Amino acid sequence: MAGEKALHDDRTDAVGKDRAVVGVIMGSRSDWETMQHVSATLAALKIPHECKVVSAHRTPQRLYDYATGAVDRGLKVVIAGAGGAAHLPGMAASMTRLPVLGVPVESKALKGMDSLLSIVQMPAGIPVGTLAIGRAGAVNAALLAAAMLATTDEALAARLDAWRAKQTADVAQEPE
Ligand code: RP5
Repeated sequence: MAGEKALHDDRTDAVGKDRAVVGVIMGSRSDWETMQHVSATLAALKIPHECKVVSAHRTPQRLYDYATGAVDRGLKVVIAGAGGAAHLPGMAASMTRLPVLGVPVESKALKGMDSLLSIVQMPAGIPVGTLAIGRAGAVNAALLAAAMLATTDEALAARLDAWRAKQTADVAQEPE
């Protein structure tokens, strides 16, 4: 299907034309409100990445193609966000040996507790590194991916150190 092929050929990212090393996937466009914080944080650290809607239950073939092709396409880390019965991160992890970080998206019915528990409670054998519900988890997933990549990328390590130093410097001493 032409549309499906385009999904995987699209190497564009938020910070230039470099080949994506982080794949950011989410179960629905409605997850973007949360997952945009993954992209913004990766972009702040100049980490080439791609953002795609990949639903485990609505587009299972797209998920299969994405996860099984992730290594060959040069991705190093996958960040998967989903809400409700959030099986996307676990299913993605089952089909790639890349580290998969899961972001529980806050759901309307259960405030993201359903997302959190369904992502974090992976049976032994297929890990998903699960972050906090919502924006905090999204930001931290990007920072954790950066830390992983920085173990073999000195320039990125310096950018991550600078990002953390700025965060420290930005903390006020007084509450008002
Ligand atoms: C999941 O179902 C998505 O990850 C999303 O969080 C949730 C609701 O999706 P929509 O009905 O808004 O498309 O697949």
